[in-house]
Amino acid sequence: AGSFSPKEFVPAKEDYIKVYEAVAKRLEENEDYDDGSYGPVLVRLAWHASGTYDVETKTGGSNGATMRFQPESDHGANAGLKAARDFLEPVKAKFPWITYSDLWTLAGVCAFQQMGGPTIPWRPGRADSDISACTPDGRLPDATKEQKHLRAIFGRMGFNDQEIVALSGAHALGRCHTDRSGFDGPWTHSPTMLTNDFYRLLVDEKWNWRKWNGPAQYEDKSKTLMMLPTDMALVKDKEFKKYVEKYAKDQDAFFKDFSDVICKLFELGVPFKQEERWSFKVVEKPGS
Ligand code: DDH
Repeated sequence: AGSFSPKEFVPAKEDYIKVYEAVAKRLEENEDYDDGSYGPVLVRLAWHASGTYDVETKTGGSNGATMRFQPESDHGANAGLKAARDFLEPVKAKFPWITYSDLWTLAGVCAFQQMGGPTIPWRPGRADSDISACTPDGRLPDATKEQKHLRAIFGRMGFNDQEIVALSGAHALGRCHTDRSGFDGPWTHSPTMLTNDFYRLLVDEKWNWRKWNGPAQYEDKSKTLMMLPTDMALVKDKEFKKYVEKYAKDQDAFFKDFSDVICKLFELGVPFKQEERWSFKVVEKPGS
């Protein structure tokens, strides 16, 4: 045991590029899902895998990919993420040498970039853990709460106010599903394109409580868009609002900070051996 095995495959950058390209190709080939893309749910998988990190105990985070196991897969916050994990299974089968934890975060990077987001530097080095490393329930944010909760949850991961606001811009993407979180609807009109629209809508629209049987959420005048109580906390709180206004005015500033903070999120708690981060090229759609 532990002896050198000459047949062991040591992947290089070009091998990870192949994985990125395989995820991008699957995104393109499966546009019949939700608003036309698996991208948002892949992003949510990478975020929920990473956002369990606790700076104090150094537990949780993307290293381990423990959401493969119950009880973590059954935590309320992770409802619906099986769709993302299943989507990546054929990629894992094609490239069995990649760990789930590297695959999920690389797929998150790929999804952000293929949906028009900034380049997000990434490096390999995550190892998969067994069931004993599953994190306790309650480490991910609760959408019914407000600023105090946001600072407690994201502070535990090691993020400050500016980083909390920058991370939240991911809600330009995707939607809420009544059969997952209980909430309903998209945040923006283009939920498969990453833009600074989340911030612009928070600042520019009038938001009212939606009258319905579901959990308390906000709706815009047209009743087509939504905000969670945690989203509205970003404009109710003066410190958070500064950054919302900055990103609403300046998409380049948002993209720069977003790239930095997502890179940090996906690396929380990972014992990397490799220092160098790689940037992957967007795979252009044929004919565009
Ligand atoms: Fe989120 N998110 N999120 N979110 N999130 C939901 C969907 C998506 C919260 C609650 C919800 C981040 C932060 C927060 C994405 C990315 C990110 C849903 C709806 C709820 C509820 C799930 C469903 O019904 O399908 C709360 C609360 C917070 C917070 O407190 C800040 C962050 C930091 C990210 C990120 O990616 C960095 C994405 C993408 C979706 C859309 C998923 C989909 O299937 O579409």
